[in-house]
Amino acid sequence: MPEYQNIFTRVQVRAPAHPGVPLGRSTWVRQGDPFFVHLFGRFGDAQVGPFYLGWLGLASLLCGFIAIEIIGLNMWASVNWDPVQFVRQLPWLALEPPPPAYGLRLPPLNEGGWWLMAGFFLTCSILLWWLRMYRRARVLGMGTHVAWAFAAAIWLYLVLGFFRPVLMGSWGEAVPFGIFPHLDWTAAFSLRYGNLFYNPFHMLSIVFLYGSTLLFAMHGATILAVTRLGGEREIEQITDRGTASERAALFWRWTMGFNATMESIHRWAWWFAVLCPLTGGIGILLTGTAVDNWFLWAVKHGVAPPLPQVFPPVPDPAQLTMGVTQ
Ligand code: 07D
Ligand code: 07D
Repeated sequence: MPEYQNIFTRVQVRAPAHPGVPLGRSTWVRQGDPFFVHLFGRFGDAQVGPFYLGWLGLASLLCGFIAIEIIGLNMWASVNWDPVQFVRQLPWLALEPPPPAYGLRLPPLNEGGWWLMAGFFLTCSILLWWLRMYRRARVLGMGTHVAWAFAAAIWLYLVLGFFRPVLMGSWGEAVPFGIFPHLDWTAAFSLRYGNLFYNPFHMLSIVFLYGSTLLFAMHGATILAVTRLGGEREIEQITDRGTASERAALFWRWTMGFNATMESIHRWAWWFAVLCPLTGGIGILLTGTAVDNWFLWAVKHGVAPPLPQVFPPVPDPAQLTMGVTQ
């Protein structure tokens, strides 16, 4: 029994490989002979495969490959095709969007045209992958919650690279491809619009980001704490008394007076995760379109105090009498 007091999965049940439930209407077969990896079993299920690729998966991977290829080759070209420098400088290399002068027009390839093309293929790849997730869930008779959670992240991605640049009238507003360059963009964006900390939607997004980690820790830890009682077998556990589930709930009712239920905790988790990029996307969409400077916005609405006057107004010497009476 102590085997179940765990962080990593200690016990691995090994049964003959199972292909999964029969597929209804579907054009592809599941591919690859399943095999087992003990190490994978420590983190999840030891069985690998079979894998369902499908047309959407294939098209998505193809578009993703084209996007990565365009980004990678442009980065490589920027170090004169030197393979060593490419690897050494990779975190700093970038494929930048067009300069602002081009607005939303099609720029020449080496002035942002490649960026536009890579963005197009990356977006196709992401949207196709979304469709694949949605379709696979439906075929399995599941709800489509995973696809809608992914859609929330795609919303922020599209706001950053498509909706906001279109509203601002320039592709130059969008994020560059590159590891550190996209961080520079993020910092510059905050500075340009008067400190993103004062954007209430950035605040909300942070609430849900931090909230997600807290909830995840609480939920993960609680379930691990009752696995020795079979707590991860949720359905059998929810309905009975004296189960691991009930103890987990009681633990929270005793320590903080309130407990989520086995069902509701997953709704909490879903909403916190989804609301992080959802509120974030609203915040970014408003920036530069409705609000130009979040600090001044915050001063105007009584959120931030105005800065103290470092340089008080200089009195006009001609107006001063200097104690001389006429
Ligand atoms: C752990 C799931 C696995 C995903 C991974 C990321 C790529 C990119 C492409 C080299 C949690 C795979 C990465 C496919 C390779 C090229 C051209 C998810 C997990 C492991 N960021 N960001 C990172 C993206 C934005 C910000 C890391 C993507 C905004 C800050 C990684 C997008 C802003 C920091 C990355 C995106 C922003 C990062 C780790 C898209 C505001 C970090 C990500 C498509 C939200 C951190 C060096 C991670 C870092 C980091 C990818 C958008 C800010 C490279 C794909 C524009 C402040 N970002 N990011 O683990 O270490 O996510 O950067 O929108 O500190 Mg970013
Ligand atoms: C990026 C959604 C898109 C990703 C998709 C995935 C692939 C590859 C491959 C698996 C992450 C596509 C995947 C292509 C898959 C493999 C292998 C989600 C993304 C579709 N901030 N900030 C946020 C904090 C500051 C700034 C959010 C903290 C400064 C900007 C978050 C701090 C300045 C933006 C957050 C802090 C600044 C943000 C992101 C602290 C910089 C955004 C939420 C403590 C100096 C973004 C409204 C998220 C946003 C954002 C946290 C500080 C700038 C909550 C904790 C003041 C420009 N910041 N930030 O889910 O929404 O991202 O803002 O200082 O755009 Mg911030």
